Amino acid sequence: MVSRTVFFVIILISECGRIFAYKRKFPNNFSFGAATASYQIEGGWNASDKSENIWDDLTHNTNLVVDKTNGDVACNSYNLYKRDVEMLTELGVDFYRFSLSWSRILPTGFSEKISDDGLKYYNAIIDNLLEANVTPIVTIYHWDLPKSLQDLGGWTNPLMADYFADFSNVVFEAFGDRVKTWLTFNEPLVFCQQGYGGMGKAPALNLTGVGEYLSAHTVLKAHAKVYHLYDENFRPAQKGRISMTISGQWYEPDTDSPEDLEAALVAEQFDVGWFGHPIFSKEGDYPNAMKERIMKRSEEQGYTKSRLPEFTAEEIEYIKGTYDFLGLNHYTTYSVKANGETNFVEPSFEHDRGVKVFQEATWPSSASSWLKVVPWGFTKMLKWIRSNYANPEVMVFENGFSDNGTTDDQDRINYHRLYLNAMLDAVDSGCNITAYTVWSLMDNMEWLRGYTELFGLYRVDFNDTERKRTPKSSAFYYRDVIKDRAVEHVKNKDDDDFDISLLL
Ligand code: GBH
Repeated sequence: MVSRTVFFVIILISECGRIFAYKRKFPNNFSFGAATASYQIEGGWNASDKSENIWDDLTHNTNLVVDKTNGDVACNSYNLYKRDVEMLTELGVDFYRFSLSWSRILPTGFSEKISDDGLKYYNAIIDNLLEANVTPIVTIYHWDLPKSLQDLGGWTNPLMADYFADFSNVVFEAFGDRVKTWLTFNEPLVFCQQGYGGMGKAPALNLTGVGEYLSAHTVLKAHAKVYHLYDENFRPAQKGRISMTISGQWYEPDTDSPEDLEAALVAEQFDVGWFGHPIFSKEGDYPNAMKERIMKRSEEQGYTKSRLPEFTAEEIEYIKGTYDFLGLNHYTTYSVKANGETNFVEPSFEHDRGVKVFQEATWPSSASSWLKVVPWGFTKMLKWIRSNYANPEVMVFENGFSDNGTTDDQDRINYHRLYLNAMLDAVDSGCNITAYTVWSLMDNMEWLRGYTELFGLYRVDFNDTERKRTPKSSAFYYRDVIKDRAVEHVKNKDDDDFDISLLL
């Protein structure tokens, strides 16, 4: 009798333990990484024969960076890359996603002169990573265009597609024996919309209504050209994979009125759809929502044709399907309302889109005004991609949270715990997701926000000439997630179909 009671008590305790310690497993072969970008971490802005890029130019010659800082030294990864690799080993990540500084490799912007020191630097990183058993994943372009090419019009110049292909050819030849996953562009929407349409990124041209569409048009052609270049000339021998990584925020309709639902659909097509539809959809080309709206406004404004350039039928075919997986950077969610207004007089992206976008006051905030913690939006974004683009393999190449730099960063841990669960909700519903990446490995130069909004798993002491790196609490947290290949279960709002029997 006694032994029976003891037996049941033991069972009860162990069951409780199982339930409270319950962790959700990631799919087999799922991989984890951390990401950075050249301008944000390297420093060495004028090392050896490197020439100026548009971020050197912007930070040195304008007042646009809030704390008047720059990336001249940044994290000094130009010299400290071995410590970076050591940190990646401490975390136990499967891969490291970093980007190449174009003007470090090709000081004139063109491929007639290749910098030995530029190649040497990236060869050293790649070799150190491989020795440490960390897979390199390379972004060819993360926003730091050589100034010499900006002087020729930057991405609004259609010939940039050729120059970008020349640059890509150089890096495939130099690194492709060891790099097997390539991203042509990081978040083209962001640098086209904010850099050419607005002033939120270099080159800060503020040409909204035309500039963002022209630059995006070249970028899409440049991406396709480089995909085909890799596919035809390098893939047979190098056997790697290539795509781009697009930014995708979720747009939640404010109410379920048909007008708000339509507004949310339009907002998503002006976001993910702008680059997603031409590449990942069955039909190719820009989404109808963009073509129709921009055409209509352009006509109303007296333009002779749409401010959105048109692709020829051959171009649509040439761009369509130029991916081996879909790279997604996701951070946050917006609410969307239909805009009652009809008088869209100004030629602008805002007026072309014509919806009201905002964030709910109840959504928890971060150090970045735009970044609210809305994990269920991630699930919906992933499900949207699954149903709109025929369930492609999705690799999440950025997800992260900003604060003021504390080392006991519980809010960051909470963010990643919630977003990892949101991602697993999407996996449970049939999304084919194979990778997750934390932005960022370490605190770094957050573009126009300087060093005021920090995303790192490692703290970097920017007052210390040694740029000492220290793991934050979130680094230990992420290390454990990777080691366990599992995360504590948290129920998100969009998790209604979660089956309690999974607990047992
Ligand atoms: C990523 O972009 C970048 O790839 C990375 O370099 C960067 O450090 C990281 O995020 C953190 O920001 O118009 O001021 O309201 C993130 C996507 C989309 C975030 C546009 C900022 C606009 C902010 N970005 N968004 S604002």
